[in-house]
Amino acid sequence: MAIRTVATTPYDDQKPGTSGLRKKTRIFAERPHYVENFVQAVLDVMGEVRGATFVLGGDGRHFADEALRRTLAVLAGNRVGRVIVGARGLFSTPAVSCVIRRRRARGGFLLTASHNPGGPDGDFGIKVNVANGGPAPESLTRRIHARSRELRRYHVADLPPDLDLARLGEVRLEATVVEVVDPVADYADMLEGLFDFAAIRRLFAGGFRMAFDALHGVTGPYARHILEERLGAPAGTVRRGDPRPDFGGLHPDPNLTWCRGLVQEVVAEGRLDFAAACDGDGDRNMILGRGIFVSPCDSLAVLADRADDAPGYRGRVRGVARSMPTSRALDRVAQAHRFAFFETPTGWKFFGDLLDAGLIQLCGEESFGTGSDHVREKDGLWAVLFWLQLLAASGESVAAILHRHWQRYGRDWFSRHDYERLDPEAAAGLLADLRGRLAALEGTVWHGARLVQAEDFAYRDPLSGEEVAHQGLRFRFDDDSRITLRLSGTGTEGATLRLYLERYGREGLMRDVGEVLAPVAARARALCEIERRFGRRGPDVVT
Ligand code: G16
Repeated sequence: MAIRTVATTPYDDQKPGTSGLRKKTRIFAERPHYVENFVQAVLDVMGEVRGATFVLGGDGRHFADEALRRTLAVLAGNRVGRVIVGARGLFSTPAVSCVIRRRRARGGFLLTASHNPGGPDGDFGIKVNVANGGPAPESLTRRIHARSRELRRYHVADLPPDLDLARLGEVRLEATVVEVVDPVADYADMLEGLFDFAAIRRLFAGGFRMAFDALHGVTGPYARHILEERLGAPAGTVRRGDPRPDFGGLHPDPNLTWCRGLVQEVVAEGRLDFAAACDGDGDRNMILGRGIFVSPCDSLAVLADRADDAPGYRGRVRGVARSMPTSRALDRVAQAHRFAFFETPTGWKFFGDLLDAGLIQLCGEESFGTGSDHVREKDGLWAVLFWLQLLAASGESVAAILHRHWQRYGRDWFSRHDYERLDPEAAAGLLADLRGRLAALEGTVWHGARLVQAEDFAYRDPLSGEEVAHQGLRFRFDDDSRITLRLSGTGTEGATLRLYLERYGREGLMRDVGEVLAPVAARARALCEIERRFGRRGPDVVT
């Protein structure tokens, strides 16, 4: 096997977004050296990588096999010491985070566009993780982008054509050992150490009925092993459990829009005790109970409130965090339990320092992400097991747990409205325009409520001192409602405007979220002049 240095021309669009580089699959597949350039740019800014260990895998989407071999060739070309690859190229995002930490790796490459659809006309992506197991922080992604714009060469090793990435074991390629591992084992052991598996086994043995929808993403093999084999859930509990390159034509995004069938079965028809779904790469989760949808904001608040029910967290939670647009349900729990509380910009990378320093143990986001200090990624199956733990420990239903929570703390009705494929200039214009009028907007009245505070969210990491500005605009009204807006950093076509709507109340706790938030949604549309600016009458996706 030879190592070669290949001359290349740089691209100027390899700017990582909210989580990694995410583009249309055909951009990765058709542009010469596109994958190699990006991987080399990452390695160049990581310092000395010779001899270091990296973890590599993904959700198995279209083009992942090809990208995996090309990434591996660049890693070996840079003489890294070891690459730990998930068998058949599969590795969930939280499992990679787990393995980076357990094996003291320098970092990892995740070949996934997360919840975005896959296939030749879908999306592809490369997430980059660092030594703490978490996504590359802003300071690093800025340097990666700068490096990618000046890159003139990359190093690459010729891989043997018969290299079999399905067979467990080690192969030496010059200076690099390629170690193909079972992607499930370490991760499943880790979860078994956090939760009372015996209690959850008893729950299933007692006839408890659940469904887990893997949406043909990477979590199928994990869920089958953990739920059906280790915990004794009946065979067939895991649905759509075989990872497919095009996710069976589905959108692998666990939310009310893309899991309509499951929501109908469990929430509307009440045919199961519990159901959950995860996204393509396994870091997101959706939780459903008989007759009830648990909003990700409420899920986070309930887990924080009842953390003592799980052996891995008993007496151990001292601090919690949520992203800025996530509802304030967590704030109320933090106050009652006297937890330290942090509010960060959107993006899991902003939790990393807080988790590393032990300032927080649990954190989450409205975008169906919940997690803890067990890894440095949000973790879909972890959240599912945490809920199973609560159900097993309390003997209550999901609905009873949630109702009791609202009775104690009041309810934060929350919904997100996404306007997709907007003209990027018009979308940026909206934010710039509102940003310029924030002070003038304070005191104005919109659909019966007075706007009491308008701000442009900025964040200073309390540990690194790193600062980020313009993370979203936030409007607070005198009826205890909030509207937050920002542009997505994970879309691949035009701009996606996210409107986050919420309202707090202690009365009529069972009222429907759509009904409670209707005036807030109307206010948001008026404030943003959605119809005039974009010619749209309503959102594309409501979650
Ligand atoms: C990523 C990030 C999350 C973020 C989400 C949505 O999730 O890891 O922290 O909340 O994107 O970001 P945006 O609103 O910018 O689209 P994932 O699951 O796509 O990696």
